[in-house]
Amino acid sequence: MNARLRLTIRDLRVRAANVPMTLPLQTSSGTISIAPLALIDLHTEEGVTGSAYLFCYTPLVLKPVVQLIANLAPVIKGDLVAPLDIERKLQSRFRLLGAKGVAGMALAGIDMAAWDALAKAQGMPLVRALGGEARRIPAYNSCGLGMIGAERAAEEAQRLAAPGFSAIKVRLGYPDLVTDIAVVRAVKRAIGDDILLMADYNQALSVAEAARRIQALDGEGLYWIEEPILADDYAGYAHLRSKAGTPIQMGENWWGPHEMAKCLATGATDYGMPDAMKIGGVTGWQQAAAIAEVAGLPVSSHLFPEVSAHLLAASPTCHWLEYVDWAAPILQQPLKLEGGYAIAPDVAGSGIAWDEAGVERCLVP
Ligand code: SMN
Ligand code: MG
Repeated sequence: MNARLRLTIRDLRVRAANVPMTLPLQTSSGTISIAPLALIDLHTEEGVTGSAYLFCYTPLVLKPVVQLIANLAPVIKGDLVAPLDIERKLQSRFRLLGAKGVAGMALAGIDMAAWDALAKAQGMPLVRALGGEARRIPAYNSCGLGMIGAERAAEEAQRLAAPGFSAIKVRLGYPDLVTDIAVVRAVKRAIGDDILLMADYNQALSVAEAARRIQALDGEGLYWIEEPILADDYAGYAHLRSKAGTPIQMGENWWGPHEMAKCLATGATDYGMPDAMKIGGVTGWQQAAAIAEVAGLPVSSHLFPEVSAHLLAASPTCHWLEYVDWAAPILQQPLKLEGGYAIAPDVAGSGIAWDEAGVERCLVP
């Protein structure tokens, strides 16, 4: 083996940034108007630096995530950049606590930064370091279209589709079914028949209410209905799916490939959408992609479009990339889309490089 490809961890640096979003997102579980991002840099003795960011959902969690990653720096300093070994070591550190939530996020961030460093050291885009090749991934525009009522949603839908997307996603979960249907109809009218529409409930409904609403929405031409009920109620999902005429989508809340496998064993869903962070970084995603392949499950990504463009291209059952522009203000080269398709950039690594002026504007001291 070429000794140059052996990297040793010198340091792990992490910064907190609150990045304003162009379009706030009103979901059934609250509004997000700022992207709280933990920016991770894994420095190596060989001079290669791997970078990754984590989306922390709420500014309340940003500092704890950053602090935990900083606490882990001395634990992995001097170790080889071998993501599988780092994963095993850190998983065992968190065995008693459990490697979900904030701990799982920290591990995934370190994993993604480590993979970025490995790919950079090989002079390859991440997708190629994973054994794949960059290709066009169909992307849906998920930048907005929160719960803003039929009239505003119709107007925003047109704006989101305009750059050439062939699909967009609307958030549902209004107090009554009538409004859900009115919003779907208004958006469909606004975008026409050629653009697909997904709908996301963000876990808002009870099983009984979900059964009622999914049945009522079955004739409305939705491409998928996402997370109608609590994310871990697999029996509930299996029940709904057996009666639904519209494909069910879920998976953004799978904390690791084990949860995914257990979920699929119940027949809970038609489609899966692991989140690069919650599923366990690049290492977790690869395991998830293998599980999906075995199960014949189409996989889409959740958030993290930059790294997901690589991961999906290396996933046998690649489906849709969820496009959000939330990290764009702090990146030198935000992910580019062409005619509604995402393509992993032809640079070494994942393509994540900080725009330091942008970072400076958003840094949380
Ligand atoms: C979502 C993602 C991120 C924050 C809030 C809501 C949503 C999605 O579930 O799938 O885009
Ligand atoms: Mg969702």
